[in-house]
Amino acid sequence: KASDLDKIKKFVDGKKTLENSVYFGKEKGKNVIMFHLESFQQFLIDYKVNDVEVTPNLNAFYHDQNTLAFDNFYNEVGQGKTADAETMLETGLFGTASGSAMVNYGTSNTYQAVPAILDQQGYTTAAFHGDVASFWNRDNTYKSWGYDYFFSKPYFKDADNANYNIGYGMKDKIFLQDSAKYLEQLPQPFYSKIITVTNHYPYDLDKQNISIEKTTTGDKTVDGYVQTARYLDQAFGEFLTWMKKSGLYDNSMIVLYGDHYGISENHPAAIAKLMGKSSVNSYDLANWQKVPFIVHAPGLQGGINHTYGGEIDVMPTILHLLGVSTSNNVQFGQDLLAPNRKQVVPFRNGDWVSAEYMKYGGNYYVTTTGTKIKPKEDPRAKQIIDETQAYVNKMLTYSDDVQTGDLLRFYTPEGFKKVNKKDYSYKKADG
Ligand code: GP9
Ligand code: MN
Repeated sequence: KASDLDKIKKFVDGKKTLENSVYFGKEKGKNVIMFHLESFQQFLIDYKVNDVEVTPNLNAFYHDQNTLAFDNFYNEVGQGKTADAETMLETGLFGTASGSAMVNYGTSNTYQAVPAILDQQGYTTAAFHGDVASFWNRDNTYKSWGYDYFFSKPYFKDADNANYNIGYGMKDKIFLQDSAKYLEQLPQPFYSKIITVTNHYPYDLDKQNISIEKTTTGDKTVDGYVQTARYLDQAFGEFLTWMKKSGLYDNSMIVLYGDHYGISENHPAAIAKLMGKSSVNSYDLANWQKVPFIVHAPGLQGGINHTYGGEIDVMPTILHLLGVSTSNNVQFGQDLLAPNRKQVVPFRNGDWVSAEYMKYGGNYYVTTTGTKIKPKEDPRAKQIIDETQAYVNKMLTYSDDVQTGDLLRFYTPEGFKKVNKKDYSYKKADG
């Protein structure tokens, strides 16, 4: 019921942050390209196999002087995987405790999501994905989020060509070439999301696209990962070249993010080998959850930022760079650039990382050193840990309440026009 939202609104209002005067509004009016790096982990950045960089294009982009990157940024997905990442990034709500919020609530719930917010600021909004529109219920969810366009499989003439297709949809290089043709026709400024798929388990690739040796952990489900990551890197490199040629590079903010792990924790021996360790503990596995979050725009003050954050924090970060306030939104993130942010990263199962401590797999550690601690024997640590856990539990529970109770139907932020799903159709016109 409507009053359920009161305490949630109060909680959300209580964690509002200050604006970062260097960055707030810095990219106002720019095009935005959200580039979804499927299953891409942070460790791949600058990683080498036999002295060869796996992702040279992404590495160069990461270290560009106009790139702002975050190296303590974690994926926070649950069972919804890709869908949870999309949900957090664009609604500021977590994926639900079980299942996928996009599948279970995407059709019927009221949202105040980034596409709708930017649409009302004069943006054209479009999502691109080289597979069927119904996967993760995107076709319905994107309407609730206010996407003007959703370019999925029927929009790509090559989508059914066996040479062009792998696993979860079109191969990234072909998908990106075809997407570019639509992208350059969008009225500007646009907000777009491009969802790649080739770097998805089981990391298979046709011979002609393989350009780097496999790793040699001996774990068959792991060793192809660097090959599809390399392919994704090349696809991104080609896309970047096109961006520069088309002129879009100069008036766009490019945002890259990894959605979740590519190598699951069920492969500890292989992970240890990749990390050059004899074994891994919970601390290593928590670090293994880091994914890239990279923002580039011409003239942007770049650098590697070490704040602790995660996918839930992207929505306010992006909107604030564009000069759009989130102070009236019911969203659970905190601007990664805000000077007074809390630096607590909740995982979907209730574990967490903060700048000081982390709880992972039933163990507690000092975040920067990996020293294991026993809260029972350390009253100061225990107090902080208990407070952090309470905060994390509240975030997850309140977010679930919003999703499962469709609570945003009772609240419309000032100046926001409610999304009417009937205004949207993603069907391809005949001819
Ligand atoms: C499906 C693709 C993969 O369209 O986005 O989803 P995932 O299996 O990673 O959740
Ligand atoms: Mn995914």
